[in-house]
Amino acid sequence: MAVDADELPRLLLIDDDPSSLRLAAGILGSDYTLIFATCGRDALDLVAETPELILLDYQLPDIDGLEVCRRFKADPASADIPVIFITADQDPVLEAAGLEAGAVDFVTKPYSAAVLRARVRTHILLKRKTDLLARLAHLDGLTNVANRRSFDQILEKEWRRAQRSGRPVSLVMIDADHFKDVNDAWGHQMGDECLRGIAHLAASQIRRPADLLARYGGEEFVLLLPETDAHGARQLAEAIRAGIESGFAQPAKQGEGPALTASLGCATLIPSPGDRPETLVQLADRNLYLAKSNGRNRVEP
Ligand code: GH3
Ligand code: MG
Ligand code: MG
Ligand code: MG
Repeated sequence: MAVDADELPRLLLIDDDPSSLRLAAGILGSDYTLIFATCGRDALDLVAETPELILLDYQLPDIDGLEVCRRFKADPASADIPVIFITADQDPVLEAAGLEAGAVDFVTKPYSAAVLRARVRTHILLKRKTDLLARLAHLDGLTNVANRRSFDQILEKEWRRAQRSGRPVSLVMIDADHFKDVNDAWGHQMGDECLRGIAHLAASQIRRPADLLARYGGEEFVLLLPETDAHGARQLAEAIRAGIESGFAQPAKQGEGPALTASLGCATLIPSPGDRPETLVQLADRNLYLAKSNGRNRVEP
């Protein structure tokens, strides 16, 4: 596998038989960093070292391998790590039980070194591709910030959290001013660069890990700010507005691109149990409209 030697993927090998562990280590040791567990309890502890894949023996002295697998799958921290079972006998009933418990594959002892290597490698590559797809599904292709789908999901989640906590949640809508004219005068490629610039500038103003910047659509972005009151939201919005006006979202050197400005609408609510998150979006949208009609390049309220 093409990775740096000091960044070999980690494997967790779980087997109570030292000679089995030695055998697997001889086959996999040069391509992976190996973590060893000789009983179920150790395995459940060592999974915290976030291996990329787990090789699991059926028969363990303390906790049954099937049960260990079920516990991995029940814990969100380890649920997505692929598990390959290693078994001494070819028993279709056992095999089915392993797959039922969440394992992705099976290797029967005695195994060939080439087959073990190939299965491990295949499942790690598959897992990486799945992770990549999951990430891409939530990102906007042009600006690399969260996309609309991601925003909708996180808004729902944060809204429910705010309903439980009784804390405010704020939303800022950012809309580039006269962006149609920017495209007309400078071309769509420059327009795209400006959108990247605005996303970059807005992202650089975010302070808290829970704050989310997303591309809402076209030339519009949203900032979701959990546990942020109206004053905090307005301050952030104003910093972004000022940054864009000062040219910090400019893709090219100062003076070589369009003079960008943006209008921003803020909204802050403490949601009651029956309220829907769309209310927050509508409020921010209304204030954005106000910012436009009051002259653009401004924050409302
Ligand atoms: P206003 O100040 O009222 O917001 O005017 P505006 O021209 O920005 O608003 P309008 O909604 O009329 O036009 C939005 C423009 O944004 C038109 C569209 O071509 C442009 N736009 C939307 N998405 C993209 C994109 O991905 N790339 C580029 N280059 N332009 C985009
Ligand atoms: Mg065993
Ligand atoms: Mg717009
Ligand atoms: Mg616009």
